[in-house]
Amino acid sequence: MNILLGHTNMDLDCIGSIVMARYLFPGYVPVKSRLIHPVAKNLYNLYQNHLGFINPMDLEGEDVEHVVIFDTRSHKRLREYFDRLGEDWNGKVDIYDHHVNDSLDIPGATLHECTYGSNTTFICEKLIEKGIEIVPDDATIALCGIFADTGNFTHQNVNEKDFAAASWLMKMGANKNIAMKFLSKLSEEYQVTLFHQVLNNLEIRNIHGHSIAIAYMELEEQVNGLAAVIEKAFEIEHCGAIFGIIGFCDSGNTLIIGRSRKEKIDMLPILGDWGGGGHSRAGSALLKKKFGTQIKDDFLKHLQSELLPAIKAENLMTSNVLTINENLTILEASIYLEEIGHTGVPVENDEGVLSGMITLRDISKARKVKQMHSRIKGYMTKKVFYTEKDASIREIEKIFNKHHVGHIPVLNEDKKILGILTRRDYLDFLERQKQI
Ligand SMILES: [Mn+2]
Repeated sequence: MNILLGHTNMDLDCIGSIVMARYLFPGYVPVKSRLIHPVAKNLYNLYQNHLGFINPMDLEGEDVEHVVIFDTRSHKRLREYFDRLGEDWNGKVDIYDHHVNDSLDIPGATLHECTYGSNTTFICEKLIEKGIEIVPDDATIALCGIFADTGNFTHQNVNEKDFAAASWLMKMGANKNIAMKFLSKLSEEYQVTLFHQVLNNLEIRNIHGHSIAIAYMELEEQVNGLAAVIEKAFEIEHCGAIFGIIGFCDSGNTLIIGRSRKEKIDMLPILGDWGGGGHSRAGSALLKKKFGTQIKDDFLKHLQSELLPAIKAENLMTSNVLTINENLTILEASIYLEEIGHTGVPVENDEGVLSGMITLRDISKARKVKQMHSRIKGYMTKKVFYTEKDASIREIEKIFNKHHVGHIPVLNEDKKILGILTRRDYLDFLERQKQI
């Protein structure tokens, strides 16, 4: 017997990968996890006859030759299957996985890896290469996997291959409407109630320039699907990271669920120190027999010491800014701009304090009314949007979004110019973020 496996607590990407793999490995038997992730439950229930998964316990006594694993490379996420195969089992193992940062700890396994947002994409790619066609139900299931792991194509990890695979699945007859039905994160009514509770409890803290959302709650007992609730709140909060700290009255345990959008807020060390784990952008920690608001205070202190300072205006600005004195003439400004090849420069008074901006537009206004010998200060733009060196990306972003400016002077406490930040600097920063 040859089998197809995914990680324990099987999710949509895992099911999608296995469903696609049945075409790649005809005759191989898919095995389900004892645990199905809450987001995948409805899909699994509806399609279970079509899927034909067997249970891990059915493996007992079977002579398994080849095991093909999807969406994980970590032994601890496969224990429920390997336990059934027995300690001395030493058949052939192949792994198809997109968790490139995880370490492989299955001896003798052959690893096939990719960096795509969804592991299902990886298997679709193989089918496309081989020219294999699939039935519409399977295409719909696979599409769910891609939607789920790419956050509907909005997560950082999305790759062009994910789009290509989705496009191919649509061609194979995937039903987008059915897929969307399975993707609604908050499928249960109590989750919607909790979601409102999270929003009501949400505090936004500024920690070393990062804006961090924290929701502390106490529930009667632990329920499924809390991570989905926190993720939903994170979708609508424009902050660097979110932490849900949820205490359970019955067990006296507390669960911390964290999600991050920034490289500098890495969940692994933050939650790892508290006995948790996950990925750098998503993690959780279960604190056994710890309960109460003190945990929130301790956790905030922990964040203070753990987080690296956020990028600030001074890290992005160009220093050694060229400026011009407000008492020079428009003609001089025009010649100067031509010389330095800029479309505008900050203007200073005699004390070196920022007093305005002069641009080619201002100069052409003066030229029209033949005022080239007037002083710059009569024609410059006096209302300048500036920022301080410690300003966060959020503050800079706000200026660019709200006001029609291309340059933001960065000033020190005495309003003297330290540097200048252009829209290009900001876009380049966003571009770099994307590559991480
Ligand atoms: Mn996955």
